[in-house]
Amino acid sequence: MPSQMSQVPAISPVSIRERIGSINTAEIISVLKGELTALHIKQAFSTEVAEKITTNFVGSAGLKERNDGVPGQYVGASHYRKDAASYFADAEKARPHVEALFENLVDPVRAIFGALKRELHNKGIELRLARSEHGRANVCRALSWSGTGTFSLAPHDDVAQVLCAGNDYELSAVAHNTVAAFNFYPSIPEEGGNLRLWSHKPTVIDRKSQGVETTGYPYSAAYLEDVPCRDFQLKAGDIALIDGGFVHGVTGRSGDGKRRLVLNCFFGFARPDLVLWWT
Ligand SMILES: O=C(O)CCC(=O)C(=O)O
Ligand SMILES: [Fe+2]
Repeated sequence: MPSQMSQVPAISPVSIRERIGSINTAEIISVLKGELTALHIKQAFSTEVAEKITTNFVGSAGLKERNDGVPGQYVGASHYRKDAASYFADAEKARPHVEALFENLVDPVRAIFGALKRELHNKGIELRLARSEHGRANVCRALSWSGTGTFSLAPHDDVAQVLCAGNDYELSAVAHNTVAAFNFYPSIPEEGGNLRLWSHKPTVIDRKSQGVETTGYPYSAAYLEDVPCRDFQLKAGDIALIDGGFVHGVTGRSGDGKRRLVLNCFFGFARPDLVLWWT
C-alpha cells in the first residue's frame, strides 16, 4: 500500500451555528477560542452593498489571475506560499485596489474589524493587522474561484500555510491557536458554490501523509471519503466564519449564472494579549 494511504483521518467533532441576522462579537470570539467550529449568518449585510462590491470587483484595475497553483481571480494579496517580504510588499501595492472595492460604502469587513477591535480592547487584548518592516496586511482580499469539476476550490486547511509561513512572519505564532477564517459573500451563483466543511482537523502527520505538509492544499477525495461533512448553502449577503484548521472547500457550480465572490481574511491569537489579522 502506498504510504499516502496509510493515514486514516480522525473524526473531529464540530459545533455549528446557523442563523439569520447580524453577527455579534461574542460569537466571533467563540470561534477564535475554538468553542464554535463554524458560524453561518444569513442576510448579514445588505444586497445593495453586496452588489456594489461585486461591480467594483469586476471592474477593478487590480483584478488578477492567481499563478500559485490555486485557480481563481483576485484583488488583494495572499500570504500563501510567499515569504513575508513579498507578501507585505504585495499587500502595500494592492491596498488602493482593496479600498476601491468598498468605495464610500459602510462595508461589513471594516465594520466587523472595528467592532471586534473595540470589544477585544475592553478585555485588554489588542487586535491589529499583521505587519513587518515591509508593510502591513489589508483588511481582506477578494476571490473568485475558478476550479472546475467537483470543487471550485479544492478541500484544504488554512493552518499549514500559517504554520510554515516562516520565522520572519509574526503571524506564524497563530498556527498554535485557532486560525479563524472570515468569509463575506457579495455574490453567489444560483446553484453550487457551497462551503463544505469536513469533520477533520488534520495534524502535521496527516498533512505529511497526504503530501500537503506546507500548503494544506489539496486533500484528495479518497482521503476524505469516510469523513462526515456538511454544506453551507450561501446567498449574497451571508457571512461564514470557520475554524480554518478543519478541512473545507467550495463545491463546483453548474451553469454559467452569477459569479461567486468571497471577501476573505484570517485572524487569531498570536499571544494571549494580541490578535493578528491578515489575508
Ligand atoms: O470561498 C470560500 O467560501 C472559502 C475560501 C477559503 O477557504 C480560503 O480562501 O481559504
Ligand atoms: Fe480556506
